[in-house]
Amino acid sequence: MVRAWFMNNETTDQRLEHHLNPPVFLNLDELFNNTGVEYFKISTETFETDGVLNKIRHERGYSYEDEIICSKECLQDYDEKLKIFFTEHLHTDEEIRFIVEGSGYFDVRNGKDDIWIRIEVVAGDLIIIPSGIYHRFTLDVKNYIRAKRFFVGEPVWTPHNRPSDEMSCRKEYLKKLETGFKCN
Ligand code: KMT
Ligand code: NI
Repeated sequence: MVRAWFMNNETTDQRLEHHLNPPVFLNLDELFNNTGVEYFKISTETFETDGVLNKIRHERGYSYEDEIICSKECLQDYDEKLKIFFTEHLHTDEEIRFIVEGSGYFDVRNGKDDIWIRIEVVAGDLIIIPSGIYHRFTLDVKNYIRAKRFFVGEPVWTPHNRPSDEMSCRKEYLKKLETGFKCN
């Protein structure tokens, strides 16, 4: 299962796990209720034929798909891109990633108290980060991830760095945080 935990605020190597002492983990329901982040387990061996990914794609209307590899060798402007990914931001649309190989961390802000939650993603994890939530991404110490990216319609990857509290997607996110996230 995907692991998620509350982070401490140490400013040492971003690629480390940064647990609280003692560690405090969240299960998938707690993660969803606190943040609206959704998670699906997908087989990396059979996803092309078993229909699980296709069902999600169809139900949620993902019409665009590509693949991103983050490694020193494969990602152009590696240092700059990784810096952008790790700068706290939000998007006007969901950020959907299916990890095919490798691993990394998505950090999302806990709704109520604004504390960072670190979500470890590994091969077989499909994560959906809601629009309007402040978040960031980092590689871990293995420095490698390959992920499929999905989008409804023409992709917009633009990060809006914090603070972007005046954006309507932010206001809508905060409303959902208050009234509760609905399961899809
Ligand atoms: C992003 O937008 O943060 C990324 O695409 C990170 C690499 S995909 C796991
Ligand atoms: Ni993002």
